[in-house]
Amino acid sequence: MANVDAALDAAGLTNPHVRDYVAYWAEVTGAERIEVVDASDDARLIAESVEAGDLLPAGEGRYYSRSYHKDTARSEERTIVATNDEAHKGLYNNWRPAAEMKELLTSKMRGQLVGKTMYVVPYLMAPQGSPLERFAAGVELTDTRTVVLHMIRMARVGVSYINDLADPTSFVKAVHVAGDLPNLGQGTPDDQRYFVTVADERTILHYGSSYGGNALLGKIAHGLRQSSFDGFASGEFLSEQFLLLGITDKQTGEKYHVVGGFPSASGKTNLAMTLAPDALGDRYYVEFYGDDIAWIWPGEDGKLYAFNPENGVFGVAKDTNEATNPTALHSIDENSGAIFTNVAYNPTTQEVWWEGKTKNPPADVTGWEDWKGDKIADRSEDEKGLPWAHPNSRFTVALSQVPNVAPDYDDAAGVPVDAIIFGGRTRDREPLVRAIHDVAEGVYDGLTLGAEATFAADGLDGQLRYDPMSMRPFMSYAEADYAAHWLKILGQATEKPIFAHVNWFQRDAEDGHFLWPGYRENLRALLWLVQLKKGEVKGQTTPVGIIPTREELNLEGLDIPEADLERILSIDNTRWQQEIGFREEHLQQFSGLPEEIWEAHRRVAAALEAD
Ligand code: GTP
Ligand code: SPV
Ligand code: MN
Repeated sequence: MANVDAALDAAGLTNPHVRDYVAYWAEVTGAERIEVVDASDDARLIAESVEAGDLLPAGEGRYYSRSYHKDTARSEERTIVATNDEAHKGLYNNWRPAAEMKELLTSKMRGQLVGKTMYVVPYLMAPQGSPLERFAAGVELTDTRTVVLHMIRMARVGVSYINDLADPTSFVKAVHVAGDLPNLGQGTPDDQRYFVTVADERTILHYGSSYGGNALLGKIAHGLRQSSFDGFASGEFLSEQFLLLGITDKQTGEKYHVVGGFPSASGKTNLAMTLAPDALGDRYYVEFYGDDIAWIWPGEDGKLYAFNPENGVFGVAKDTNEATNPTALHSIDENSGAIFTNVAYNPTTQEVWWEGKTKNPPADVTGWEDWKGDKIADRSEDEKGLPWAHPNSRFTVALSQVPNVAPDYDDAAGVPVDAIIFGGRTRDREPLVRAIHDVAEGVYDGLTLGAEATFAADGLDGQLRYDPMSMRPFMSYAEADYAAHWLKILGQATEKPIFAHVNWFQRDAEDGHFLWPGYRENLRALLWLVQLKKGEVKGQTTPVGIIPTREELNLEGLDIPEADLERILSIDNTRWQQEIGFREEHLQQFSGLPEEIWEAHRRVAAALEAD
């Protein structure tokens, strides 16, 4: 058994409540050694990981790792929100009683670290000194060194973040045990994995994974699930799966900040890193603040403010290339400290590759291994079509490495929010952009956000998998209360942001091509929105919001067929009326939904009928 006190003393960890917490879990897990982590330990931990083979070099100052092949994404079915009050049970949060889950997880974790090291990772999910700092501190205990390395990139890590808390008890207890990954029955009826947030006790207990949001507990478990609960319980803020970006108009010197909710793998990282399209010259500059999470609160001046609680990017690799996202590619240059997970790897040349990095995979397959470590050269005829990289393969890199990161990204004051946008993958119906001035209609639009069902079994044709505000997998309390909390926070702002719904993913019904070029060109839709907010353009009013006229949208340098433009800048009334029926069923599942939301729904439905 580890000598906990000696390890904590040596690291200067003085917060007595944190010390008790570490001692308790050292006892439960039977950890042999305790190691308190600081961000400055990165180089040493990297060297140890390379030595042990958990990380492989991917060129100078970059690394490659593979996760267990049945452990490659978040598992929504195994994710649970537990509290002591059944009123928190919602449609999506897999609510369970707190006592039951704590007992179960404690039994799963018991004795799991015998002979192993327990890393103690104190972290902060906020710029230091922010008005929401008391919700941001946490201490992750983990048995996995690569998880520590990811946490160092994704969060601010060090004992200073938890030693001097104004309330020394105000830290999240986040316990992670990977477990015996090959023997956890992933995806079978005997699945052993549990990813539990005991929200009203600010305790996170994750067992059975070492990947992404399942294991980096500062990120999603604390940064979204726990914090959205805290925001609701305190009545003070929203925590959302949102990107945050700034647009500077160099000609006028004005700067606008946009937050946006898009479901997982629907383009947040890409939009936040977008550079202005070449065709628009260098008039506009997009600054990156965050690509996955924003905390939003009403400031004393009546504006809404936001910051990104994270310190890094855990971005989807697929289709990242010089044309789609040069910013992302440059943020993972040599010596960026980037860690690639589950992409393809060539141990001889130390190169990495993923689908869409280049049009075709490397022609000479010698040395190349797929994400599982199998040699590409050994593939049978049947296997030749399989992807080299896992579709959810990712790169992890600190925000400071992102070339267009905003100079004030770490500013405790946050930035004022001018616009709130929602967007999903929708192959028809949703135009390029539709703006909404009314707050209740904007919140209603977020609640009815969805993305296409990906498998036939997921839904009826044309019916979305609804994902309110892109928070479906991260919802921590009942949806009706969530809607009311949104209205309350937005109600406190005297300077309201404009809302908008965007869609980069409309497709041709025949050949399936994307009607809009997407990626860097998406900025054009945002520029129109900013102009609308400033009153410089009027747009055309439709029953579902204001959409740009052809003349207002800057299409310079684009070559979009007339028929495609017509589709993305118009409203298909019949299709929308069908959608209203689906929405009605969707919203009816949330008992006690605020009347303002129903009124917004009825207004939109009536406008469509009258149109
Ligand atoms: P999470 O990290 O899972 O929350 O995802 P995300 O919302 O940040 O998604 P991301 O930006 O990583 O994009 C996911 C996938 O969508 C990538 O493969 C992108 O290449 C693709 N994508 C992003 N933006 C666009 C776009 O404008 N058009 C098209 N066609 N594809 C896009
Ligand atoms: C997502 O799935 O939306 C992510 C990746 O951002 S993870 O951190 O694994 O949840
Ligand atoms: Mn995400």
